[in-house]
Amino acid sequence: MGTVLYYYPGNASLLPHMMLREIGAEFALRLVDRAKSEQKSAEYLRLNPNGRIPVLIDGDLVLFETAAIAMHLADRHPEARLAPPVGAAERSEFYKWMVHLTNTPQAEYRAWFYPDEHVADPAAAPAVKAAAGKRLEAMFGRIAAQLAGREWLLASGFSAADLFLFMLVRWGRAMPKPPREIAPLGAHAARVLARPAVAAALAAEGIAAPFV
Ligand SMILES: N[C@@H](CCC(=O)N[C@@H](CS)C(=O)NCC(=O)O)C(=O)O
Repeated sequence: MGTVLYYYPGNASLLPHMMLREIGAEFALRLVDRAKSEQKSAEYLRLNPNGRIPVLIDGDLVLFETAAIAMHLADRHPEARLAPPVGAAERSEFYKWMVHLTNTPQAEYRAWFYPDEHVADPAAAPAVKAAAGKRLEAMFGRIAAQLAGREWLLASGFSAADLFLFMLVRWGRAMPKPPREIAPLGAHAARVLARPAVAAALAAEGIAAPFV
């Protein structure tokens, strides 16, 4: 079956999409039409029982969870240098950032984008969203402090973790205090945006400026 990425523009699928273009791999994009709730269709649930985007098909492998897909792609294509080699000290830092980004800000974004899922009384949703926004602000502040004075998250250079951070910074562009306004994060996003593979992924998804 080759490599197929199930995506929706700008969703978590953007990370593996940018990676596939960095790699220069052959792949097909398959739109999961959220307007028709296709992520909850019987066909899609066979691929991801959680009903969430993305899914990657890589030959016989069917994979869900963005971070797992990203780490899989980095391992499958070591020549693209999207992760430090296994055994290198920086590899552990790479794991740290991938797990932190998926487990902390990405997970928190569920409460920001889907506050209704977190309340019994719909009237409480705006307060839940506002509180998630505040927690995200604090999380991005801590990430920014660790990024200060360096170009990329890892001392060894650019990696998939930078693409992940860029995607999360982008998601916050409508927050009261967008993460791009925290200086190292805005500059970091600009560096990521300058990469031709990233521009190509955004264009292919029909995403126009402002990107972050
Ligand atoms: N932990 C999952 C979360 C994926 C996720 O929340 N995807 C969102 C889009 S960014 C989604 O599918 N939303 C539609 C829905 O929940 O119905 C992952 O990283 O793959």
